[in-house]
Amino acid sequence: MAEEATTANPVSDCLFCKILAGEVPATVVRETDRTLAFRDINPQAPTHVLVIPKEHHPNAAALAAADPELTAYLLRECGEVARAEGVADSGYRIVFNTGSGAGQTVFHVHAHVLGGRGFGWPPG
Ligand code: DGP
Repeated sequence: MAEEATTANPVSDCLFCKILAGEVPATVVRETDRTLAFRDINPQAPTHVLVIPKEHHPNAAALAAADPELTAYLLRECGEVARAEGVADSGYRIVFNTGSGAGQTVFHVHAHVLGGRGFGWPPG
């Protein structure tokens, strides 16, 4: 884990802040000064990458309210990950589970970038 991954406002009990700090290992696929992308530990598709901002925000709505520019940057990074993973042309899904009722389990905003298989609608 690169040292520069360290989040600017870490939350002590946040798993993804610990990944950013190098305290929990992760398979990093892409890193910028503002975001980190790493493979999901429990992949739901051949490509399943989580893209997170280095700043801690609890969910997508909170991030969008606090920093719209970083929100757009995060989405752009999802596209870069999809291209790097070779799933951009076949189609991919970006998912932000927001709130425990929607299945969010880690409360540091993260985009799931899923690809490499077909997807149904409505989602499960
Ligand atoms: P969500 O349910 O939307 O909050 O997604 C959280 C995701 O985080 C879930 O798909 C599994 C993944 N995850 C949980 N713990 C770890 C971990 O320690 N490392 C990695 N790489 N992913 C994790």
